[in-house]
Amino acid sequence: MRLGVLCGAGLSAASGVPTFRGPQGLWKEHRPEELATPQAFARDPALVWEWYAWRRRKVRQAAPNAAHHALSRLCGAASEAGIITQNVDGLQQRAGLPDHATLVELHGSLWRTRCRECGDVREDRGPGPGPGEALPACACGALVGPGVVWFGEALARSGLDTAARIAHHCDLFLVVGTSAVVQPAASFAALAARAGALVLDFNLEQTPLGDLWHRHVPGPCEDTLPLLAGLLGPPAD
Ligand code: BJW
Ligand code: ZN
Repeated sequence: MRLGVLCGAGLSAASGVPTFRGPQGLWKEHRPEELATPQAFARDPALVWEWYAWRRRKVRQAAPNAAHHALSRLCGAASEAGIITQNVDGLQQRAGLPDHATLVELHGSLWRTRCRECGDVREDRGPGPGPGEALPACACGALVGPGVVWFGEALARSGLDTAARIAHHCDLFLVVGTSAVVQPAASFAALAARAGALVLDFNLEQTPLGDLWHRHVPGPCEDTLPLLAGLLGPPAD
């Protein structure tokens, strides 16, 4: 069985990492999706960095949950496996993945920085700038931002190509904990369906994925994915 997965913030919810949308997604008085823009960074880079520093702290305190571990087991049971994640937290990697599995961080990583002027990308596992501290700057002179993809920014070509290959070459495609409203990420589910995969959508709620071609698996993915892993995967250790 060739496995493809598209995941979103709901995958990490049980680890204590907040999702983006919905009432619980509020950070201070700001809506996260409004901070995740180049315009917000241009207007108030200190505020945007404060939010990302807060998120780094949250993720550092978090651990992978049963859903991440179930995905790792499912990858282990598959002949080919690819995970397309919209998450920037790195928790799936911390859960461990078999060597034959591919992981694409479609929206980048909290643990990198990126200069939006010259494109320079660096690994950065630090806490992020604290209150009143100077913001990180690039050798080119511009301010450096978090290594993530904001609205209106292009996704990395290599990640898009790998994601398309995963969606196009799988028998089973799991959509996990994503509102499926952000493009082009959500389109990989439709691509997998068009290519003939069975698409299962693990979410607390119905999503806008076309219900003609997918099946909704209701409930918390940290409960439902381990059930699927129990059916298809190798025994838990
Ligand atoms: C559980 C659960 C539990 C909770 N168990 N479930 C086509 C049509 C319309 C618009 C566009 C289009 N193509 C492009 C656009 C524009 C835009 C877009 O999509 N807009 C729409 C929102 C309208 N897209 C872009 O701008 C993208 N760029 C682009 O297209 O560039 C083009 C270009 C080309 C060439 C040059 C220049 C430009 C970029 C999109 C980047 C998105 N970035 C963010 C921030 C990333 C960094 C960060 O983390 O800070 O990505 S926004 C935010 O949304 C983040 C997420 O990855 C993404 C998706 O959110 P996600 O993961 O789905 O989370 P939630 O909170 O929405 O949902 C959680 C779900 O979990 C819910 O459904 C819950 O029910 C569920 N859940 N607990 C199971 N325990
Ligand atoms: Zn630069």
